[in-house]
Amino acid sequence: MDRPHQTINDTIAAIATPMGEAGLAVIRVSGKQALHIVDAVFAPIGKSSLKPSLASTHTIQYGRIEQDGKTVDEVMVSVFKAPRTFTREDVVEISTHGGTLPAKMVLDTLLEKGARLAEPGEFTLRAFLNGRIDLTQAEAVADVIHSRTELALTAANEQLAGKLSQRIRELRNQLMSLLAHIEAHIDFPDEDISPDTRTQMVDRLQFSLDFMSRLLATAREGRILRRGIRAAIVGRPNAGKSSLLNQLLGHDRAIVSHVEGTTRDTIEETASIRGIPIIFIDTAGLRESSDVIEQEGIRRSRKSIEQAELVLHVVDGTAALHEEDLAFLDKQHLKACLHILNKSDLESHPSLREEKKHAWIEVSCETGAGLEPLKDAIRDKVWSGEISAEMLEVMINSRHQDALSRSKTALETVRTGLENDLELELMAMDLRIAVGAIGEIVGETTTEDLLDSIFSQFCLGK
Ligand SMILES: Nc1nc2c(ncn2[C@@H]2O[C@H](COP(=O)(O)OP(=O)(O)OP(=O)(O)O)[C@@H](O)[C@H]2O)c(=O)[nH]1
Ligand SMILES: [Mg+2]
Repeated sequence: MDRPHQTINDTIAAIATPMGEAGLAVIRVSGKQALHIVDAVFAPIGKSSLKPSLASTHTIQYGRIEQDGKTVDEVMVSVFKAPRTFTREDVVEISTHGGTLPAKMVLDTLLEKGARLAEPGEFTLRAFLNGRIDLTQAEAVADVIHSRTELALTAANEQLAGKLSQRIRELRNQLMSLLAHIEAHIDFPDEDISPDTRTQMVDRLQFSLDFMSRLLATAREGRILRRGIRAAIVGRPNAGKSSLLNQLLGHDRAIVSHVEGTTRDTIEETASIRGIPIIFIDTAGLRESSDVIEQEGIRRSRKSIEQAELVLHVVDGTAALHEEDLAFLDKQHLKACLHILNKSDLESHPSLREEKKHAWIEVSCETGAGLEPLKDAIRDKVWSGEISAEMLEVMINSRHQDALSRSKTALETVRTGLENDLELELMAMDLRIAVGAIGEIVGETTTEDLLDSIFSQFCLGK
């Protein structure tokens, strides 16, 4: 993508709300000419309304957007003058009537007057380039927009507030001061580093390494909160898989019936289970079938099991147990599989009382009994322990993880160097690599490609 990073002199505009009919649509304009461009198309209504350039900052003006003397739409215009704005540039937000046409026409009049259509994420990119937020905060803006559970939103808000940045900067400072220390010794080669100083340096390094390990330990949870976990619901026909899906979602999504083989295609739907976004996949019941459509459904069920990170194996508690099902699942070497005994409201089948090898979770999708313990069990399978408030503040993403890992590897080399009395120049070099990698996280050092890959994932108008 051709990103005009250097041409930050131009003024950008985009529709910031989704396309389609709605109460309102918002068009956002940012840049040096934002006020003048809107001045040119906006006719204030009433005595107290003003053209944006004459209005005070952080005020709302009422009027019309006009094109060739004709009204395009009646609008409210919010005026934000630099530097206290999202991009640190002059920003104008025009609220039009919802609907595709008014917003599109207002945007067109702005483009005619010299604004350029913004790239996805370009407003946030400007906020970053103009130093209002760092890279982790820019990423958090996208996380806020994409978050699917309250817990994910909390984590995203903490990152947006700069909690992760703060720790990364602390870490960077620790390493920089160590680097300064080592460089001072390089400048005075006649002075040996005393063993005491060396031990002290190793201790400081170890402190930073431990800090990094703690941050790295949040990577898995960070990924889960951002992407969710795929959980396949599998079992025999009529076991109650679709009933379970509906119970977990809290609404009737899948068809439930006493007919065996009701579900043929896989159904995917996301729910928040104890704050974790879980993508449940209801599947066709596993059995021998001569029906071609059902066979295809069963093939898809098997595929879902392979692709899932969690398997919910549902068994009808009133029917005889099929040992081969358990054997099949055991053979898959699934890290996370929960065995669910459904229909606890009815008399259970004698064959089940003997099965003690697996830990069964009893539920009734009819009455809802056992659903809360099941949700706890799902959470326990996904999280490795409780999620602390502190962890939520620093849930790193895969980019942070990659940079931290590289930095850590370089630091470990420095530690070995210090312990074995190696050349100071070599250590300084590795330390600089470590500092550089940490700097990438907050965007102290960036490349065009890196910025592209981050900001192209944003929505238009953000
Ligand atoms: N009594 C009782 N009946 C249940 C319970 N759960 C499901 N059922 C009934 O069992 C039958 C099958 O339920 P489904 O949810 O369609 O089962 P399924 O596993 O999705 O079946 P297929 O899609 O055919 O593989 C329906 O008649 C449900 O009403 C339960 O906990 N108690
Ligand atoms: Mg079903």
